Amino acid sequence: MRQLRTRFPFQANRIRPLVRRMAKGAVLASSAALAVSCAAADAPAVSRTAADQSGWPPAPVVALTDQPEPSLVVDTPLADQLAMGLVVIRYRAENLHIVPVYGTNAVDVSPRIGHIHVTVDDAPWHWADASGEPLIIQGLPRGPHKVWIGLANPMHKVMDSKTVEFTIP
Ligand SMILES: [Cu+2]
Repeated sequence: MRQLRTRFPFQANRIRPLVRRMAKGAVLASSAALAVSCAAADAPAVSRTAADQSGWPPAPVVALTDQPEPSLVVDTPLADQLAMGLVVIRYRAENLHIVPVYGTNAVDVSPRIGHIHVTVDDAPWHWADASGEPLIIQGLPRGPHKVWIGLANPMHKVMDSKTVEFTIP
């Protein structure tokens, strides 16, 4: 699949405020954890068995040293809307948080972040989206279509992709 390099000249301006917010969040989280641990001193002991069982995701407050590969799950267009000519496609990323943060420094953050690229009907171009919201495409002509969605890292390297095909009646 073709990939067009998309330039985001605002990268540095987008990352700095995020880092500041993350630092504030870390301070607040530390304070909250301290408050909880102080309160827990008077509370009965809590069993750790649940947290130790396999199947629990890693705690998001700890940097992940070994992240599973990211993957993309794409649903078929919502039937009722498709019948009216409106294409609504739900998707979700696994092992990746969709956020509008870009650039080389964002590639190695933990948990992993990224966004999607979208191409309709093999167009030679795509658009990028970092909202995480369902795709809404209106105005496609009747007939068969396909939408390709690529899950990209903050440097726009596609790590997984899916194609959904459908027909507008
Ligand atoms: Cu991209």
